[in-house]
Amino acid sequence: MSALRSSLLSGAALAVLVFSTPVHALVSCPPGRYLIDGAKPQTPGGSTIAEALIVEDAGISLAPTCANRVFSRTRPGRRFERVRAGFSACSNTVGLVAVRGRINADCSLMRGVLSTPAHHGAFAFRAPLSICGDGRVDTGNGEQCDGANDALCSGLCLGDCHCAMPIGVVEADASVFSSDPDGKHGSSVYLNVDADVNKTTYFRLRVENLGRRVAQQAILRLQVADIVGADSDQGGTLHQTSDCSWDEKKVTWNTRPTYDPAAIVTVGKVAQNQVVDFDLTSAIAGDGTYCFALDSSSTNGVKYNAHEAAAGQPQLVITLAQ
Ligand SMILES: [Ca+2]
Ligand SMILES: [Ca+2]
Repeated sequence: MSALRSSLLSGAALAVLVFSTPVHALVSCPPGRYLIDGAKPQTPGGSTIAEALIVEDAGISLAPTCANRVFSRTRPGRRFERVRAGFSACSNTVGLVAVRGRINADCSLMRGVLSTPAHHGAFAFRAPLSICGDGRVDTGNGEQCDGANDALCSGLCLGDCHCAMPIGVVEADASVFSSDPDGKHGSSVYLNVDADVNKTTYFRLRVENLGRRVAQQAILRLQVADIVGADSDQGGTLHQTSDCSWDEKKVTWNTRPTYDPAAIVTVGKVAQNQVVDFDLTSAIAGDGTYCFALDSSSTNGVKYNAHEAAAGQPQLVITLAQ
């Protein structure tokens, strides 16, 4: 009996031992891009075969040249997730490209070998997971910059690896009247443009945060004042002036800057309270301050809201290409 009891107790102890052993979850990583560190696998001709290994739900692909999988599989394991894939007819290689690798337990790093039998090549690689904050700009991951790696928008990289959006500012607007040659009208809530009694309006605009990006469109948006007589058969013609030294509160007809007679854009009939866009994209070369004059050949003058108005102030709207 004692031997039997002893045997039963040993079995129970074993059972407890078996069931108390921790169960390790298998390593199975979510989709992600793994960027190859250092020298990239290349053909004998010097073409880069792969810069990144992309783990997707459907398998593995190689960027930039290999998307046509022959086979691809991942196998979860206790310490690693194993990766195998083969590709044919990549755009710059001959024959099969094969990948064997494994991703570590926290899914942060893939190591492996990429081989191209037709080129007699085998390349050991190390490829960390691409993340925002790793200091590498991975445009394939939608990044525009990463910390100090910010060539596209120097000093403007946000924490989400996107460049800050450009800003358009209307710094100053002021009308000058030929009928009041020493009058200062820069504090008025209206901007006047007319050819009868000659009235011209000046704008000083500032563009920030473009960096090396190019504005797809830059619009000076004005709103016709909501008062009787503000409408006109002509919204005006915009011209550029290189003179930005004028003071909004002091500029007069007698001290007005000269401007380029060439028209940037002319707008036709405008109605009371209408929002009117002047496209000045061609004049915006990057960050900086730009000045413009708005005049008209119509004797039926137009009045716009100035930035001193309670609503409908001038805006500079900058749009980037998507
Ligand atoms: Ca990054
Ligand atoms: Ca003003």
